[in-house]
Amino acid sequence: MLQAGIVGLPGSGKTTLFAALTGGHGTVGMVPIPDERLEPVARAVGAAKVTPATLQLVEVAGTGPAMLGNLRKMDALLGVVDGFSGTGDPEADRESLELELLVADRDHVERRLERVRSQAKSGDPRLREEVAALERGLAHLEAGRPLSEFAEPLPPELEPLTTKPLVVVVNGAGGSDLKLEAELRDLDEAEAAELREGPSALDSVLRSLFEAADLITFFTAGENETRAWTLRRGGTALDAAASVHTDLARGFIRCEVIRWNELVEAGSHAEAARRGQQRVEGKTYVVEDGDVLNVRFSV
Ligand SMILES: Nc1nc2c(ncn2[C@@H]2O[C@H](COP(=O)(O)OP(=O)(O)O)[C@@H](O)[C@H]2O)c(=O)[nH]1
Ligand SMILES: [Mg+2]
Repeated sequence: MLQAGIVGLPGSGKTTLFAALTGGHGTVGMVPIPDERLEPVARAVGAAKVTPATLQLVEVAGTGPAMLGNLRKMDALLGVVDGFSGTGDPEADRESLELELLVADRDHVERRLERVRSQAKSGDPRLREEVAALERGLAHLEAGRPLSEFAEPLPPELEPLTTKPLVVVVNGAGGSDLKLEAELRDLDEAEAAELREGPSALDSVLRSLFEAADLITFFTAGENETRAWTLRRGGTALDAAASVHTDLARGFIRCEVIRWNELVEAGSHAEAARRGQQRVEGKTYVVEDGDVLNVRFSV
């Protein structure tokens, strides 16, 4: 499941964005990801239940290294800048936000460096290498550059914020009107579309996030449940199976693949198979956006 953290300066509209997307007021919430292919796929197989892919959203109530440190496990960051008050400067705020992320990483690398340096006194060559890499990473950050531009490998558990995809939403009438979207949430779709005079700004926010995080969607199309899932681009059939259920990955035998539109046109799995549109693939098959997968497995 995709996890994204909301970041922004105080008063930029983080809580408003969280409410618009989740309908809730907590700090962690779920957001269904709209996909216009899901309904037709579900209809083709006569699914009793249709389940969209979901995004888990986390809001942190401020900036500063300690707050932002809660977002190290996120796949992507959703930045909000004030474009509604008339007193903010969206471009300058965006830069401030990027600087906050950089400072949080500097703090984090510094702390790790201190710890590994003292461990490296034992003489372990791997730890001494890590010390050297962290020192170079720290110098890079201190020069004001994000770790996305740092060419060397860093320990994976470091999870720097400045390597995460960042989508910035300009909150206001000229960009995405989050306050309006939060208010329209409880209306039905037709009424909301009339009031906002167009499609929801949130859809394009979610789409940008999806693209920035380099994700694709695949489907499982059963009669009981048809469902959309997210997968990192380049992921294999085995990765896809694992995201559905660990049993599917553990007992993976093979995977039947149909393109979503061919399934819709054929009207059923059986007819698509009869037309020769169903392929059989193995664990290493690289899943494509819009694939409908049926994993055969044994437990
Ligand atoms: N006019 C207007 N006010 C907004 C908009 N977004 C947020 N606000 C208001 O700005 C204030 C701060 O918003 P909030 O979401 O709490 O910001 P946070 O501190 O980043 O969580 C609240 O009073 C919101 O009602 C907007 O798009 N337009
Ligand atoms: Mg808030």
